[in-house]
Amino acid sequence: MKYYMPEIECAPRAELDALQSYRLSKQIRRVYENVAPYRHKMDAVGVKPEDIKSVKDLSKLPFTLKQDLRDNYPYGMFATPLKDVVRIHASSGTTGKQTVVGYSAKDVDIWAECAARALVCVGGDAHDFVHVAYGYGLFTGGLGMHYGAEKLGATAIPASAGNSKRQLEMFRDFGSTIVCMTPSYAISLIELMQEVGIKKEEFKLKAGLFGAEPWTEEMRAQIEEGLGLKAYDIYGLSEISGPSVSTECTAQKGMHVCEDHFIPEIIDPDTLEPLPPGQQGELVFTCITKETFPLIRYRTRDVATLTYEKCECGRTLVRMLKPQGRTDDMLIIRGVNVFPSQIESAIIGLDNKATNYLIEVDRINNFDTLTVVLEMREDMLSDTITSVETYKNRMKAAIDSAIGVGVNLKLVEHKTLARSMGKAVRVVDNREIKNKFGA
Ligand code: DLL
Repeated sequence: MKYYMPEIECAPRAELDALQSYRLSKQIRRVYENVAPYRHKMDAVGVKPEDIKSVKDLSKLPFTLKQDLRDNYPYGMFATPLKDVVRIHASSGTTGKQTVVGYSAKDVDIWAECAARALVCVGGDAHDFVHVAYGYGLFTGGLGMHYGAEKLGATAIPASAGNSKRQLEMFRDFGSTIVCMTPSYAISLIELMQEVGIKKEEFKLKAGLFGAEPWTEEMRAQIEEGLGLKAYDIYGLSEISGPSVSTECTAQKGMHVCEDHFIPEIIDPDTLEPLPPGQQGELVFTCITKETFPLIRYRTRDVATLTYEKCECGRTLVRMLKPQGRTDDMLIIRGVNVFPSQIESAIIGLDNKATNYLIEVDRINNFDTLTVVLEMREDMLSDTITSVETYKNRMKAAIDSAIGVGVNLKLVEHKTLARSMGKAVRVVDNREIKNKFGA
């Protein structure tokens, strides 16, 4: 199988180190010569390309931040002439200016190879029908997985997101075997299946690659049951390339990073010092083969853990465990640090069932308020008022104790909250709007 590469994916650590060291030193020379912002940053700390000989020297290099990308918007950090750029993608830009990323023909090819490897990792081959329901466009999800499917020689179904009933009909009629979409969209399709009377037995789905947003083991169980497939996690970010920077294998115990192209590190976000394997911290990536947009020590803001233990599947590529939120999604409520992921865990932890929710933050008379709007599940419709009230009290107590702040809990009817077709929006912070425009 062309896109299972044991000589890389199962290589001894010393061989991977040697490959990464060679590619890293070459890459640093290139960016120093071709990208002024990198040259200035390295000069500022007195590091020259010849100081970077191996992966052990990585920590000598300065970090790259999202702000650097904004400061050099749109093309100031490209390392190739614009005539060699064959593709542009961009981040959604919900906060601040959007960031633009570029790819040379070789970059697109390597990205497609990583996406093909991701499909193989979950049992895919040329016989598969790969239904891509990530959005196509500036978002990397759709085109990223599409090129991967074609590279593998599988059949790509470019469904894109939206038109949900049609998605289900396509699963059934086109014989999709592997599906790629956000986990929250998968949950909303499962709800729709009951409504339109389409059953999972009508599908040939065997695996799904779900990513682009955090999701839990409880959601995995719900998706596997609802769609009748094995659900795998896939991670990526536009700045580094897109989906398939890392992907879970059939062992479902963390995502293997394509280390022949990206070197991951975990750092302490406060001291900025690298942390040893197994410790949780901020994930940082260095691109060692990218031509056009080779980010060096890019701080992703994602909180994750790396494990170098050999995997049951035989791959030696380092695994990253499910990202546990982002360092920049922390909410400060009356001085207390609150992570949305703590609230989600408390909600799901109460009875191990995924539920739709929205966190609303506001400031009323200089007092921060946090309201969790929680949708009642369909199976609760027949519950008595007393049992709903008991559930509400238990849920509020669970959330309060998880975050150490008292919340307002608002139960709303099933299907009141908007369903997502891409990344789910879970937090609305009205304080930001008030700060910007005045209350
Ligand atoms: O979300 C690329 C992608 C598309 C990945 C499809 C997987 C599947 P961005 O829009 O730039 O790129 O967003 C990147 O999304 O820094 C994480 O915070 C989050 N993220 C991506 N995958 C996962 C995942 C794409 N599997 C940002 N688990 C990243 C948790 C994820 N968070």
